[in-house]
Amino acid sequence: QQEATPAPKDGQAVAQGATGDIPQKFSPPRIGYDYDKREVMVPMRDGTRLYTVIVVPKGATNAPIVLTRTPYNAAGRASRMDSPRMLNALPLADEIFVKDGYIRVYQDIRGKYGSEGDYVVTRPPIGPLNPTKVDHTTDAYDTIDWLVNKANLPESNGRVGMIGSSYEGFTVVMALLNPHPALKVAAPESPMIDGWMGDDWFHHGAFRLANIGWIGSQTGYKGAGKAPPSGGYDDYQNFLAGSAGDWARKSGYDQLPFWKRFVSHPSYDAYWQGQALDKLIAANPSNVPTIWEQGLWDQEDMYGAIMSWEALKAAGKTGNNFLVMGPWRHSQINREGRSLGPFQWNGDTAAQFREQMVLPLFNQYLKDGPAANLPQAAIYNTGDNHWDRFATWPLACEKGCAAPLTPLYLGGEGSLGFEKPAASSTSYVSDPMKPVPHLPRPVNFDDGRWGDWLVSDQRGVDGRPDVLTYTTPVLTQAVRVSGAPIADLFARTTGTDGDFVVKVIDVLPEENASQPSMGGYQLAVSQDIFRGRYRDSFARPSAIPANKVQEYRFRLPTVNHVFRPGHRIMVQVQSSQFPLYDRNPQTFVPNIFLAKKEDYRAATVTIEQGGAKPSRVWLPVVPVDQSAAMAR
Ligand code: PG9
Repeated sequence: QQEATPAPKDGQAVAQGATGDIPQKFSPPRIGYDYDKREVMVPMRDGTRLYTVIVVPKGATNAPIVLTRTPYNAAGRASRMDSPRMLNALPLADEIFVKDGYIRVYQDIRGKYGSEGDYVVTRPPIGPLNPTKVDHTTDAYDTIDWLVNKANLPESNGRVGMIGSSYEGFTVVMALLNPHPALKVAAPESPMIDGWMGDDWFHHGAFRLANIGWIGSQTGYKGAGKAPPSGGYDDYQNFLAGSAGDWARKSGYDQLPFWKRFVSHPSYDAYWQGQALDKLIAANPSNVPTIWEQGLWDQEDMYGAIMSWEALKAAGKTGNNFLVMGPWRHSQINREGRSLGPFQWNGDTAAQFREQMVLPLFNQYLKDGPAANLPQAAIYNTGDNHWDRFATWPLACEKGCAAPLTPLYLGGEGSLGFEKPAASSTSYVSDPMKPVPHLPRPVNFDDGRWGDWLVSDQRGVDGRPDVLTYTTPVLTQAVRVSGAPIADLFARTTGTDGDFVVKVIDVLPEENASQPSMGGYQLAVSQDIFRGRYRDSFARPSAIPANKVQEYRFRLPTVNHVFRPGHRIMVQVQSSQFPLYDRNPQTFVPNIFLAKKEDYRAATVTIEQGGAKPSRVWLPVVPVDQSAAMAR
């Protein structure tokens, strides 16, 4: 228990505390400023001190606190511009809090930027994966304990909310594993929850090369780092030379501890399972009202929020866990949300989220404001372009929902329909030396297309001999899907390993008078990859028996979409998505990070259609009119 740190006077350099001198820099009140900015080294229970920026509105009394714990430079996060106005000094997403008189706090996590201590990427909870006595749960607890101590921050009302996106969302969820009593509300936004299953590092076992630069810049430096050069401009070419491990050796990444962890844990072993936060939070559910947010086209953390919310729902904790999924890319809720790629939404959906959902919930619990009355799930209807507010979610699923999933069958000649077709099959040659690009080449991970690549036009690859395209006739009636589709392929390959990418696509009408270039646009509303070696077990990979039909069944990202009359539904199937994901050598090797050049071999893949082994996508089809399911 920390002794109360005496309240230092403005400008006082040092204050006595239980852990000796705690250097605190109190910038004297600046003339004409409407806020005070204080930089404090807050002591943790192990004596490590974390750099913390506290922005206090001038004259504040009894003000609530909003806290973000970040690996991305607290000082930078708290200074959008050098302005005497708090509204301008803090990021856009904080405007709602500034206007409502909140105290805003940003803190560098242990080992990054201004904070002391050692840095461990997404430090696991104390336990088998973390033998120390500290983690983000204890650091959040100790930070909140210090902040609500009137001796340290006399202007506060003793109540704290936490908010943050991505890694900053991860630190919110970690705080919820054992929340400080003063933590009254939380907003994890596209949090990093399970790095192997569907967040930043792998998707169903396929490794995401797109994030490799982050490993260099984030773990190679305490402060602002830079990703070492990865070769020429075209990352498609850079990574074609060999395995991800070959590239790491060539670039020196193989010396980085976090990289070594990937190489030693390529499968979903205890290392990854032990820090799967959706399972940990469901096993230790808190009573802190929490709004779980992610984008429907979140290119970085598509998994965490929805899976955590579903896990808490399964644990009976829906009363104070709210889900919001908007038409956003990663972290777009902190920016402007009127559009994504060429698609325009019904207003600034990100501002609507902040003003109509986050702020009311925070005011309710941090200021005894009116009930926010949030629905259990607010999910943007990306086909009809408006918010849907559901009393329950999802509307269709494998079991336990109002409706079951409906099979959409792949058929001969590229047909697609809800009736099971006659037996047939279609083959393609998947050549790891000519992988399917995830974006038209040249692909540079920093070419500005990363943010909205998930809404890019899939005609870029449609027509390639190694991309199978299945399409329904033009729809005469709307088809609504509200839930998580499941890809269910029956396939054989001449190889002994292989990846499968499945995309569910809305094909816009060929003619579009007002936006001619959108005619025939192929918008993927849900897509993901699956590494075939894990078809029987994510923890224990196994070789695929060559030329024997195997089933590959995997969940696709959640949708709330209406395929409108005049549109078509399309499914694309392919065996690479590069350089976003590393290539599968298509011959079984113990560890793909260490695959050798000669392991990379072309394979003929055959998709079974209709008959006894009908490949299909199970869609959450529900009646278009869902007014009964809407929250009142
Ligand atoms: N989750 C995001 C990320 C982490 C690691 C690599 C790349 C992206 C983020 O925290 O921004």
